Amino acid sequence: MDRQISSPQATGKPLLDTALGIKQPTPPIWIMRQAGRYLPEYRQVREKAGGFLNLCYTPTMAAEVTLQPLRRFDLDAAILFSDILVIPDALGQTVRFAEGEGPILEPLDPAGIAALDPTNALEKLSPVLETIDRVKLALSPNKTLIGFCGAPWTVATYMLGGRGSSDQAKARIFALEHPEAFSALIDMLVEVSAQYLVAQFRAGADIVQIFESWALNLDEEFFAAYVIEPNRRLVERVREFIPGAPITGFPRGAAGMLKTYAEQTGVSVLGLDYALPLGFASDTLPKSLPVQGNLDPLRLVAGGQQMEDRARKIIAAFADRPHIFNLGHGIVPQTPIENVARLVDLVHGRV
Ligand code: 1CP
Repeated sequence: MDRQISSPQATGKPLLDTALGIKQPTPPIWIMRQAGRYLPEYRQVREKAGGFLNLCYTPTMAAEVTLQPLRRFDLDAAILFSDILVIPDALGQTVRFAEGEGPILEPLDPAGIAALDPTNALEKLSPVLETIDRVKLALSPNKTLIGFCGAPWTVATYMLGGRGSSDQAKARIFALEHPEAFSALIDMLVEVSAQYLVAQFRAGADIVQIFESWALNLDEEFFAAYVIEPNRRLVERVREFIPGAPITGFPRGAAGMLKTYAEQTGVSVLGLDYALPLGFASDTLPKSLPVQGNLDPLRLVAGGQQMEDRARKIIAAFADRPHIFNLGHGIVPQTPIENVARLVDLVHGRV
């Protein structure tokens, strides 16, 4: 694993520097899903855009919603506005976003996997790269720009299941019944995602995050084969083109497999979900490994003293290592905006 970067040069971007292993006086902060429906200005642009994918593929609008949260809050990073499901769309699968229902895909069978065509995928994703370009021009030099993709397994759960589910049973059964077709799908996702992340770095992303949102519910063999191995190959492949590329892995729900994930994938930063006990992280993960997380998003909804106490506990638990403050999963639409402002001030040591 080549996570250790020897005496990294400071870049003047506190969040990127933290990811490179240079601890800051107060933790930098961004908020998972920080552009989104809890912001009235997002809802306005979303309405104008018509479809959700149209918003992702219109660089002027996507750049605007990427920057919106930074105008309201003193966040240390912008995250590209797009979605993990632009990859299936670019591979030719039918993807749509139903109002209030989340993504709906035409589920794949083995013949459907064979019919996917990666040839023009990157070209189809070129508007997303143009969004990065535009955001980069508008962003202050001390702010970090985060690119991202979904991890192969997580993206495959939607491609095979057709929509989000609580247990990913359709994709898990498919993987066990059709291991060859499933491996072909994972291989394709590793390669397309790697090329996509490399293109994001070249367009101006400072760091990228791999969202493995469905790393839970898996036995250790399945986890090793379909979470760790594809993530490891994806990290390795990106670094063939971008040596030492800073990459955050977020295997949500990995629990007892988290340390193995960090060791074997070689990610630069490890994202922690909110169910992970702080003691587990400090006792188990190497002190040199930067971590990101892990406030429960619902504590941000409820706000007040309980939120502040928990945020301070998280900061204290990671005082001895590079730490990027974040939620342990995405911000939810009912979050009061004033609670976000309060959290950012607290993390920056201003309250
Ligand atoms: O109508 C709307 O506006 C749709 C809501 C929405 C938004 C704002 C979706 C649909 N996607 C997004 C943007 C998005 N998605 C971003 C960029 C914005 C930002 O972070 O500021 C990112 C990084 C994602 C990543 C994403 N999409 C993940 C991984 C993170 C996570 O939350 O676990 C996943 C699983 C998706 C799929 C997806 N897209 C949209 C929804 C509602 C979902 C989840 C579906 C489910 O519950 O299974």
